[in-house]
Amino acid sequence: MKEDILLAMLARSDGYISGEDISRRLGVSRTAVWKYMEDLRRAGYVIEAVPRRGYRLVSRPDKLIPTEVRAGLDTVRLGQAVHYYTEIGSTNDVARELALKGADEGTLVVAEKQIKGRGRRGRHWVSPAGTGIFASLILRPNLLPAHAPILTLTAAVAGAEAIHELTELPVGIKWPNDLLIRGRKTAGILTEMSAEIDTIFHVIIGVGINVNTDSFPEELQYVATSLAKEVGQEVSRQRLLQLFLQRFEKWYDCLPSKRDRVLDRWRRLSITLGRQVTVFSPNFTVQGQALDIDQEGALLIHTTNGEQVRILSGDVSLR
Ligand code: BT5
Repeated sequence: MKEDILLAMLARSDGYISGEDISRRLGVSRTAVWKYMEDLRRAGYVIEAVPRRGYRLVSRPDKLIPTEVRAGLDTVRLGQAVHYYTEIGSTNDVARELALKGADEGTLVVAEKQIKGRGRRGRHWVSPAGTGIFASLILRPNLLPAHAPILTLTAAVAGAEAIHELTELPVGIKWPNDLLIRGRKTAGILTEMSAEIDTIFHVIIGVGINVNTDSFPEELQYVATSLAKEVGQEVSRQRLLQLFLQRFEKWYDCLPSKRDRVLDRWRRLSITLGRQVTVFSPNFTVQGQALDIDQEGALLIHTTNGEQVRILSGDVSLR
């Protein structure tokens, strides 16, 4: 908390702010101020200290530490509590544990690196240190479990909008959870739920975005990309995460009564609808034209043999 205030003061003053001034305004000793400064430096802030003039903030790290995520974050719930890890197995696992212990809705878990980053059905999500956004949100939505897939679509809309706003890149959504730029995957969403037949206890929305990733393992080289690769320069992970949280909260607040707005926005950002696709579902494969999504977020396919099929989960290959 003290660090938050201190940073706000440093960020606001054009020049130097004296140690004495800080200690008076924070109501702490000069030694305590010095200690907070050291903590900030350890976290990657560059703070200049000049005798008789005071302290000056020279640069901030692009780390997803709670202070940085919250500074200027315009949300009511999402991301107001942040749990930060430099290295973790999977942020979704930590978020789940926190949810079971009663953490507030909107609690965010972020990591600089994941050792066991997960995709759907146990697939691996490549999560190298300091390059991407690896984050999970705890939600306690007022939805029936059968309607939970719309949360994945909502997160995809928020992710696409945030990326577009920051980079102006042409980002599209491939049903249900992929964000693609020029045909390559740049982000994915993993939605996990704890529910009974008619009640959701919590939902964890995990989002992975390749932001400044400069190289991928061989098998992903031609199918994955990062924002930095596409835009030709580094992109602020902190700003992107904030935009994502703001957009997500806005669309999430439309649920359940104004769900049509979310679905319409998804349709406009989709690169799946209208296309010839092959869908690989856990139990079957379908080929045909992607017609639409329904109220629950399922994909409707007009198959090559003339049937209409409704698909709740699967992987789409665009042809
Ligand atoms: C996803 O799964 O796209 C969901 C990814 C969710 C990751 C986030 S990170 C924070 C949170 N914590 C977690 O542990 N997970 C979430 P799926 O649609 O199943 O896609 C997985 C496939 O994408 C893999 O099998 C690879 O082919 C490919 N892939 C893996 N890492 C990638 C990366 N960094 N960029 C692009 N593609 C990747």
